[in-house]
This record gives sequence, structure tokens and C-alpha cells, in this order.
Amino acid sequence: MSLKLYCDLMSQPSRALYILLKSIKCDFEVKFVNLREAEHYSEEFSEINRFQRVPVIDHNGFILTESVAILKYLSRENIIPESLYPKESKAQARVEEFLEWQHAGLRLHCAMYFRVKYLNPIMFGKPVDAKSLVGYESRMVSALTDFNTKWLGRGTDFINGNTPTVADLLAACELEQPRMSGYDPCENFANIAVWFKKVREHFNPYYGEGHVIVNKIIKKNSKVASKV
Ligand SMILES: N[C@@H](CCC(=O)N[C@@H](CS)C(=O)NCC(=O)O)C(=O)O
Repeated sequence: MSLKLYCDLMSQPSRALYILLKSIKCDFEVKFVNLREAEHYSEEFSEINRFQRVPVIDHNGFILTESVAILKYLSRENIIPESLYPKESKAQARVEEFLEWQHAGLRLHCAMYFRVKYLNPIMFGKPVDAKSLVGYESRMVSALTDFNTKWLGRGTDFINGNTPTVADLLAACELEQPRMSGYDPCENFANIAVWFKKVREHFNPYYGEGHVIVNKIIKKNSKVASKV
């Protein structure tokens, strides 16, 4: 069996797949695609993914993009254990209910806040437009409020019950992103804070390994902020 994961650890769904495959002790090859160096626009990578995005897998020559499709495929191929991606119809539907929701319900808003507040000023050398940031922040807070009360806060340790699934890992990796731009969801949302700790603990040491670069940026930016 040959499984390659094309990823960049600055990318949320890339981290989720990287941590997942490491934590289930899957024998896979990591192919880093450095987004900051624009490696995803190279001819070589464009042939692998015509959309020029990560993550991508190559499983015995079968190339697949889109993190949710990849998770579903790896579950069907029995690479992800049932404990993390249920096979039973209704339990599986509950996990997939979250996987469908999170793209527009959570990821979009956390990623946009990160992009507008942190990435765009670095990429385009322009300061953040404070007015538009207010809108991005309020949409992110609204998404986090939904996540905090409608997915968490239902009397279970994780999104769907008392054991984690791929839904928890995908969500946690998304929620790390705004932390790099100085917004820590744990400071404002009690259910998220309790849940986040459990997800990190469950997937460690791989969770920490997948977030080494992210944590360095968070540390660096918090030092800068404390000096301001
Ligand atoms: N819906 C895709 C999203 C893929 C995606 O947007 N990847 C980002 C990193 S998180 C990327 O490759 N961005 C490169 C770019 O926008 O130029 C998935 O879930 O896999």
C-alpha cells in the first residue's frame, strides 16, 4: 500500500489529516507543499491538483482532493478506524452532519478572520482595514457561538458522544487558525475551552507535532502584542 499526503502544516485540513494519519500509525509518506513559497502553483503540483490547493492524497495512484472527501474515502478503505469514523449508519451520519456543516459554518469564518487580520497584511504589505475586520470578527464570533452551544454543550465530551471522531480533529485544527491572529476561542467560549483540551490530549503527541509552526507563530505574535 502506498499513501502520500500532500500538505502544508499552515493549512488546517492538512494538519487534521497529518495528525490523523500519524495518530492511527498509518504508514504514509508526507509530501510538503510550501504555500508561502507558492509551491502549489508549480507545474508539478498543478498536475497533481488542478485546483492548486492542499491537502491531496495519492493512494496507490488514486489522487483525491478535498479534505472531507478524503476522510470519507479513507474510512471506506478501512484506513481510518471505526472509533474515529463510525461505520454504523446513524453514527456515521452524525459525524458527516458536522463535516458538511463545518465548511461554511465554521471554517469559512475562522479562516477569513485569520486571512484578513494576519495573512493579508504580510502578503500585501498593507495594514488591516479596521472597519472590515469588525465584520469578519463578528461573523467568526457568531460561528463560534453556534459551535460552542449547538455542537458542544450538549452534555457529551466531544461533538458526537464521549469519544472523539474525525469531526473533533477537523474542528480543532480550524479553531487554531484565529489564534495565530491573536483571537483565542478558549478565552471567550467555556465549552470550547474544555473540549479543546480533550481533543489536544487525545491526539497528542501528534497534535502538538502538527502544530509546531502554528504554535511558534502564536508565541511570536503574543510577544509582539504584549509590547504594543
Ligand atoms: N475545501 C478544501 C479547501 C482546500 C484549501 O482551501 N486549502 C488551502 C489551505 S487550507 C490552500 O491550499 N490554499 C492555497 C491558496 O489559496 O492559494 C479542503 O477541505 O480540502
